[in-house]
Amino acid sequence: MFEKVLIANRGEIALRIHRACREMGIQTVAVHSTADADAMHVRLADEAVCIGPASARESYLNIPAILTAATITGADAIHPGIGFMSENAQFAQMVEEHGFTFIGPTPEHIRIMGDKVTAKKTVLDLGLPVVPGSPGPVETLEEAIAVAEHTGYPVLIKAAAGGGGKGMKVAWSADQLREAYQLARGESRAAFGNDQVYMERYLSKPRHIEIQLLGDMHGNAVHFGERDCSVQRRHQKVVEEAPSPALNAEQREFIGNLAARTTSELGYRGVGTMEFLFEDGEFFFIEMNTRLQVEHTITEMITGIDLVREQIRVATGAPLGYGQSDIRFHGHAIECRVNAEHPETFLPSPGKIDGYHAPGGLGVRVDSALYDGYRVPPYYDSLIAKLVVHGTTRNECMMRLRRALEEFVIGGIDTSLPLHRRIIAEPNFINGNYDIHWLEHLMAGK
Ligand code: MV4
Repeated sequence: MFEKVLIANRGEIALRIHRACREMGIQTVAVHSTADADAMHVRLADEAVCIGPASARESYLNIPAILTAATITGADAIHPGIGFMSENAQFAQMVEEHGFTFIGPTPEHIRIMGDKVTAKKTVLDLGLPVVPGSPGPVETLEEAIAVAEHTGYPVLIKAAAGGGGKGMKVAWSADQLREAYQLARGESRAAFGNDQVYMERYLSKPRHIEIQLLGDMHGNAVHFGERDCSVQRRHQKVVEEAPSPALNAEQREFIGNLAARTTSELGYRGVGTMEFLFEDGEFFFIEMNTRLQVEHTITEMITGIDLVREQIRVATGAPLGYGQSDIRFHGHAIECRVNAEHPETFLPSPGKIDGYHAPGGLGVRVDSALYDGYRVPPYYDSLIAKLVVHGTTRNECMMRLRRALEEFVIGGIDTSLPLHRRIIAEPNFINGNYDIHWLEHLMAGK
């Protein structure tokens, strides 16, 4: 087992990883920017190293500074957390080349899944259902029109280097496709320095269902069920729940087992998530995330398994030690992502926390690095707390969530707490009847 882990991240996820380490008897090293000198992750870690100024590019994304911090503190391993360096294959490779363990998949797996065209081809060859479309990159407009004629309109043009919706364009006709194709390539080049695009049939009202996976270095892999992440706005998830209210037992078992088998065939190690679109009873793979995800918490609540602990354990080379049938599912969990932002305009709202009270009680978990008097810096992601609630049934979970949202006080700044109170009072959230466009339609008053 590792003796000391460097946590190359900040905020609630740095704290989450610190907690898992402490419970495993592992010492922690926090790294931080000058803007985060007073952050909770710095206070709780055994050691802390300042790695640069406020700008993430010069601190949390500064590879030499992170590797130097690991060297001077004598860390065995580096946990990249979420965002920042977590899906950077070059970083993973450099960590290993410097003699540390990267707590995550191999650089090769990160690379494969980072290129969405390669990812799709790889899983298709292993038997996963994908959205019909181009078999590879679409190099010319003529090819784009030919693909669209074959799959049928509407089509969606996506960036190979993408994910998160950047460079994505819908076309409903050949005329629209001419314009959308050039726009998508231009946006992709601007956003990723890579203008390779591919095409898919556009699904108009899917749900976003993702499967939590874990593999070890010995070819074993299991799934921890699905999460429904359809409640989103501008590609930012807002509320997630597990299990999905849209799946029946047969669909759930089908996609979970298929994703776990594929993970094992990939020889994938570490935690990972396969994302699917689900429409009219069918699943279509779209992407695989090769990191821990923000919403891993709801999976932990329904399985009782500490996913960060498992992630660290498999990174040491330990075998899973259990099989699929050992994983049991209990009840229902919902996560609300609380951001430092205005609940209607969504403008960021950094500043000093004046009055903080987190809810508690049975089945209520708050993952947050906030404290009263803390100053939320303006430089980073606006996620400040995750309210995660568990109940025996979906209804109990929702009633408990409503109660917890009533108790939660975050003073001094604007937060998305009022938005969450509104969402969970909506009839179509309560009856589980929502797709990926539902929240945007609700906000637009449609
Ligand atoms: C799609 C789609 C409809 N049809 N692919 C958005 C980001 C990227 N991860 C994939 N995305 C989508 N791919 C086809 N063929 C609709 C989306 C999409 C979406 C997907 C998941 C969660 C939220 C979304 C919001 C808008 C569009």
